[in-house]
Amino acid sequence: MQPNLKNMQRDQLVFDLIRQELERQRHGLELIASENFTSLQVMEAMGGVMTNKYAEGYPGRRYYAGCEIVDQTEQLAIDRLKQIFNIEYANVQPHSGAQANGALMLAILQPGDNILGLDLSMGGHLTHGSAVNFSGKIYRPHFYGVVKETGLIDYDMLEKQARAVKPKLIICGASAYSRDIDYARIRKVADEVGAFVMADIAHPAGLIAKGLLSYPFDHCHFVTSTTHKTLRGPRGGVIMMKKDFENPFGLKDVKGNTRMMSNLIDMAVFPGTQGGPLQHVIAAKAIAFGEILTDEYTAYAKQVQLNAQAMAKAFVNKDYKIISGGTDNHLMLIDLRNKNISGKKAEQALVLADITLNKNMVPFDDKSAFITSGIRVGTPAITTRGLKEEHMSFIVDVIDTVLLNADDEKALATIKGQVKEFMKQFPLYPELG
Ligand code: DSN
Repeated sequence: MQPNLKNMQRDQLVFDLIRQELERQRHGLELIASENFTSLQVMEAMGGVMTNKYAEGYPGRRYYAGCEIVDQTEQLAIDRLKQIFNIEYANVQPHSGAQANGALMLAILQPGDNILGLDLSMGGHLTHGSAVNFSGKIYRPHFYGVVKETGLIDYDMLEKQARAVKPKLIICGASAYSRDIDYARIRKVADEVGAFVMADIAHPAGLIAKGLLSYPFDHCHFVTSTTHKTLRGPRGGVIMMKKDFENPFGLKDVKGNTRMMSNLIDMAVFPGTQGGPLQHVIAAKAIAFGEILTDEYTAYAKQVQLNAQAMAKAFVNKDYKIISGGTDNHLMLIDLRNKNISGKKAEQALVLADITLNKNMVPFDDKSAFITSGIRVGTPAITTRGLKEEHMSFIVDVIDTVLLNADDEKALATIKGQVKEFMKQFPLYPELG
């Protein structure tokens, strides 16, 4: 160890907390639809020496010396991501999905431009135009929703809104929507009104990667994603395009050349919205993308979907109301109004039994975002733990028992013990001792 580092005391306070978090993850039933468990090698890369390197710029054109090696990990991440989705362009530097969406909007929009996205309260995302987010403050947001009776995206409303407000950008993709998306239909109206289409596939990206859901790249000009949900990589974001194309604003570079969209997006990520890329995270992205290219991951993605379908069926059998009646992907949104419990209360009671999921507004909710009428349940993390269809009825049974006994601390403690016992069958990171 270097002289100036060797006497640094190990920070036991923090490492004890990290250990506690490991134990929490091990004992619990993780049903938050946006969470997953990365491989040890992904975590090893994130805790490695690449965290020390500044590398503003892109492979082969950096503003710092000594980037020859991180150039190679970043290029690997780009190449593997392009292979996963069969695309021509990828930027792997966004620190998160929100950063990816922010950079993309910066690249193609001007402040005050109209944008059209799925309403947050109908399953959308903060960065798709919410009033409390940059996207709703810098741009002028408009929304489409879902059909009340079916819970499916209201494409008629989307088309009507698009024709009325002529947005520069139509955003599709969601954070609490359990069905596939008709990208072709959205592109058709976008072409009619002169809008770009961006798909935010942060949630179902892993299923799209394996052809289990519709392929957005043929219809959407831009596709953004996080890397830590179904993709099971490190926390982070990416921006992708099936094909590069000439920008519509006619911007020229210093040599008078017309800018391609790839240039505009790269510049919007750095220097537009970010400084130094997180090269340790990019190395971890490269590893995760390598894992996604394996048959093992293909089997995993299929199992995520099978588990979600089995879980939805088990919920329906117990008279739970799933928005849209079921799921095509890795999650489901459950309306608890017929169960006489709010999303907030359900979330709190479930946590006491070591079951983590999140409260969520349901379409046309009469409760606020802090209380909510629903919960969102997802299968990516439990599938990584090794759970299969036959285990889903246990999960639904324990959730149902918790909700029926939400005020009974003793009952919740008993269920917590049952969950812990059950999860012992599915060891998490045994290598960590
Ligand atoms: N927070 C993520 C989710 O839970 O869906 C979206 O950013």
